[in-house]
Amino acid sequence: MKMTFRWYGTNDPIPLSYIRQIPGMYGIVSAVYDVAVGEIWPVDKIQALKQQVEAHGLKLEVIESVPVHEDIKLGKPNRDRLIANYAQTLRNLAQCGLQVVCYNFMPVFDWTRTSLEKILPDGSTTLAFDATTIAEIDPSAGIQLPGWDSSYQPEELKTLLAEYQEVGEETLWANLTYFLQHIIPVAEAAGIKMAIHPDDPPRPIFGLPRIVKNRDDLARLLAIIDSPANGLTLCSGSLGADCNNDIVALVHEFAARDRIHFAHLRNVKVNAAGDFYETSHRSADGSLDMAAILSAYHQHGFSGYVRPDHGRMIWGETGKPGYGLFDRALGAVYLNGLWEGIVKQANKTAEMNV
Ligand code: DNO
Repeated sequence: MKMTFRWYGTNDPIPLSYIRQIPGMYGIVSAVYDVAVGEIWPVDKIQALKQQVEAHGLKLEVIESVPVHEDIKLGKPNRDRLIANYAQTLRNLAQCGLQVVCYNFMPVFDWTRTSLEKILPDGSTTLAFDATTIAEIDPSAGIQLPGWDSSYQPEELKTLLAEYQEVGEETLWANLTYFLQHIIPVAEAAGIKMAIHPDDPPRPIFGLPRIVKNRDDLARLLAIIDSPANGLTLCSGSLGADCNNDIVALVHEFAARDRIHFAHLRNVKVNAAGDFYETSHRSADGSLDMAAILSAYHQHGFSGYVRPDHGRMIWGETGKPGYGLFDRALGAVYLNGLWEGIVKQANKTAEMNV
């Protein structure tokens, strides 16, 4: 597996020179942030980002994300222009040597939490989701959520939510299908692997449809076009926020089919009511067995990209919620350590069996 780290470009308070010092770090996952959603990412901007990353001895092979314009998700008439732009962005990325593009198809909100600073017993802070708090929000009265406060103007959000009133799950599937039918052939020809990120959390919120939530949704998505270019970002923490999702089983199923192009490794502590908070990556701290998850990847000869996902804020660090340096660095080292153990154990077993 190739260990990577998400970096938000020059506005990220964490310098690339620090990321490089994390043991076992292969590359950076990033994006071009100064092009409006729906417009084409020019080659020179992609090249500049790549050179910046490579100047620090790191690779840039994965993009997270090329965002999908809401009008594509809504199936509006101007989607053809937006999809053509998306396709050109993919060609430009391929020209610069990019391999994997992560994206999502969540209406309006990407990851959603009710607190960005839940205090854990050890004094660290983390992102948390309280199902009752979310259920009590009346979207028509406006939604104020930490992390999203400044993303939309209240009127803009109202209009967008109203537009989605007409879009149920099946319409959203149809719009995703339309998008993939146009994009996957382009990705395939260019040598790019598309990797959809599941819904976070994996359930409908505020009456908005969410369609990438569980095993059946992932299988349905892959069946739309059976191509290696149509793949997954398997996010353990997003899917793991529903305790009915068996992450180890998902890895076995989809890694065996070689459709996991990017693995987000995050641990969460969940309860049956659907509340959860993000923990350190260590298995004992959360509900997910990270060793079992990595073993499953290893059994299928996984050599793709992974990244430690969100981290807590520790050691007094402040910054972008979920995206501090310290806890994610600990996560990367922990995951690399697990992987080394798994690889060595497997090699030893193989030798004994010769
Ligand atoms: C959360 C991330 C997501 C992810 C997008 C991919 O921190 O995992 O925001 O980047 O959903 O499109």
